Amino acid sequence: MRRAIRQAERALGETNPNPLVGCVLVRNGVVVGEGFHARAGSPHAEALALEAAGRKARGSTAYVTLEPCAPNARKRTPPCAPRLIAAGVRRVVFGVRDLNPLVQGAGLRLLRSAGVRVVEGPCLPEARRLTQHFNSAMRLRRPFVSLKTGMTLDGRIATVSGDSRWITSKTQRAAARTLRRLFDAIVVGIETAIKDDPGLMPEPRTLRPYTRVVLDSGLRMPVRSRLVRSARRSPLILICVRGPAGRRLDLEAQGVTVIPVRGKQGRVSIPAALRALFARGILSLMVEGGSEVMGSFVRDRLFDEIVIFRAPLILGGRGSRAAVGGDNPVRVNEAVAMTRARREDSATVRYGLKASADLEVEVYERVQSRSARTRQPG
Ligand code: AOF
Ligand code: ZN
Repeated sequence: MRRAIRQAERALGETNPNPLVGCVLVRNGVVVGEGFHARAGSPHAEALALEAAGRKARGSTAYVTLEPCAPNARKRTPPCAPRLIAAGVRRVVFGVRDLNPLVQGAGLRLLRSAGVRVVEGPCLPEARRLTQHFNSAMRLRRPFVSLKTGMTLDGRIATVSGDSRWITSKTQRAAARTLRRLFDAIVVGIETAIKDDPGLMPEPRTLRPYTRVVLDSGLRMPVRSRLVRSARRSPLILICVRGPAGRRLDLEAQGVTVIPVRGKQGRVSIPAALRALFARGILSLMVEGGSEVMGSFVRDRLFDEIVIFRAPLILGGRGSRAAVGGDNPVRVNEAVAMTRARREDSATVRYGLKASADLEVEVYERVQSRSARTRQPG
């Protein structure tokens, strides 16, 4: 299974919105075939492993990081469970269940009914990470949301005058661009888009087209910005509440997608924005600011983790330029409960980054309410 996980990780950042999947076929203690899902729409891990094994697949055990898929109407590729059966695979050991409502247990039932032994496998936490964003989106029916921020040890993202270049180090900023690869899309607010004129592309670039999203309630996005000018090469979605019709036409003429949604106190409603993105098949987001946008996601409890790059600096001084904005809670027990995801320093492994002395990546996950946890299907 560890070998299957390593296979899956070879496509890190490229399979979105599909999960990372790896498969290893073993017969008589010998690996006879292996493969990984390389990108959405391309063959599944099992199909490639079976192809590599040829006739040697007969009587083998398949180690797959994800439950093999079953036939359904919306598939782009042939289903894996019938293929494993046809190839004569005797046993399937899988890592995590597929919470895609179109799959959910159907592949396992098919395998069992054909007399294949099915075992829910080892290394579960590692395998789960490969599928975390995908399965979370399937379960909650909205994209997995990661908030990303960089701040000083005392939680500042800028000086009182608004100067923020650079709180985080060069290494940290490069790492943040690499993290973008793991998400279907990146999100910023219009203030950040205007002030920084960012490109919001992952580094290294992904082979798949990379989607950028701006929450732009009044449709103020400048037509001459870097984001708009690159919209034909890399999709740009503007989510607005209202905006001049002429401006919308100008933006659309540049290849920009404009999606009007419901507003909330003059801003884009976060639930409405997530619904619109989910409907377009976007299953994971990294939100990069600014602080008011962060505050909106936190206020609505519509996020799953926060990734904090802590700069080894203490800025100090009075003021309220804290990283997460929004309303001020009156009491401490109004705070959102968080838990450190892993005690050991495994974040670099998780995200496939090289360890470095000034690279400290800490991941805190939201403590899901009991009702959300028991809602898990399957
Ligand atoms: C597997 N093996 O390698 C992957 C699976 O559109 P399709 O045909 O590519 O199907 C996509 C769905 O298949 C995806 O949403 C997820 O449920 C599952 N992914 N399953 O057995 C794989 N990538
Ligand atoms: Zn499949």
